[in-house]
Amino acid sequence: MKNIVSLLNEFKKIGLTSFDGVTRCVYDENWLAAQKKYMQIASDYGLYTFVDDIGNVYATTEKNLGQKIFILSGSHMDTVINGGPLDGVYGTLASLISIGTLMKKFGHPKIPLVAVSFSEEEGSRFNTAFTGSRYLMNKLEDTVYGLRDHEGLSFNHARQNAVTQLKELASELKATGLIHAFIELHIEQGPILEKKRQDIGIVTDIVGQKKLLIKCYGVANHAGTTPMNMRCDAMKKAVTLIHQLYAVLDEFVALRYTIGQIRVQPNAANVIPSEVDFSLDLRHKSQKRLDDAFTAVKELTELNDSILTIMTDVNAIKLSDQLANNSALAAQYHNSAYQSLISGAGHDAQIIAKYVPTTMIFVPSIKGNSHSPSENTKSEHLVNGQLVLQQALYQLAYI
Ligand code: HGY
Ligand code: MN
Ligand code: MN
Repeated sequence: MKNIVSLLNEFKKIGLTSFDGVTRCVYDENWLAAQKKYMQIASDYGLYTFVDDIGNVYATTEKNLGQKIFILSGSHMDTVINGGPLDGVYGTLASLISIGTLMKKFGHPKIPLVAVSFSEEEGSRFNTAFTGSRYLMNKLEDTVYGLRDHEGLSFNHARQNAVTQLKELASELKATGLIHAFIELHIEQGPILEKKRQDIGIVTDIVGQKKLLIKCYGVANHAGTTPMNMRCDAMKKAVTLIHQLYAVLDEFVALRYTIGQIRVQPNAANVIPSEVDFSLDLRHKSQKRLDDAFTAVKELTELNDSILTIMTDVNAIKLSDQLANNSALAAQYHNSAYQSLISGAGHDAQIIAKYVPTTMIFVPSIKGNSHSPSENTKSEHLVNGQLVLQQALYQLAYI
């Protein structure tokens, strides 16, 4: 069987962009090809594959999970636009390899093991995130199915088309049992582990995250004939508001905020904008500080007669100490230098951790880069991370 590094090189080609990045948006043809390849690798390991209605793909040691409790490990298969080759897919493939290898070496575990390739975490295509893990936790609101991508295609239409094709290859997930524990292996996507020369990071907390959409309205009109004092310019409103947001949010210590997306209607050089909407991504390890920052944003948007919509809202969360200790034992077993840390990135683990004992294991990111083609991790760290995950799962499921 191929090791994690060669598999990652193969998956990088699925959605490779002309800028040497990777774009796999949920339900698009690259995403479908990647999920199908995942299923093929699962059956090569002799695992049983299942699909659920949102497009999460599972590979298990049991033909029929039924009501059994099980240990889940995995991550997401989608990427950001022109993202890196590791975010999500590293943990997705590493859990598959780990569970497939444990099954081959030791047979059926005492507690069934399930690898999962979550359908979507990034929110790159439809304006909402974590849909795969939220669906699994039965916390996906119905309004998601009506969301449309920038070509106007609905989430539900894209989902039905893609999931039907996956279901032809695998049966319906029958797992109504309880998830005993969830482990997600992921690249750190930050500079800490590399700087501290650690091989492994054991995540204690994940920051809270609010992804907002703010819309400013104006009146489209001619750029040449409309006098400046007769304009209702949506861009001027947006720039004024953005300037105020930067000034106010800079006052919140340890808050990370990003305006990463801006859209103009009708987006023509000689037309006064009628609408400008922009994203605002707020993150903080303290839920209270995150909520305070959100209150400040709300006040400013009201003062600037703009419309604020919450697209994603996930709380800061503490992960399981017990599972963290299990990961530490696995890191020691593999003579890995390790430390605890907080995750500044959002993960499926923070959705699941609200309901299930959950832990995350990180490997270092070179120069801390992520969400871009320069995202990279040393091969020895990728291999070691997969072995530590495999040991952590062995300790939970076989001993
Ligand atoms: O945005 C995040 O932190 C994650 O990569 N979705
Ligand atoms: Mn990401
Ligand atoms: Mn990720």
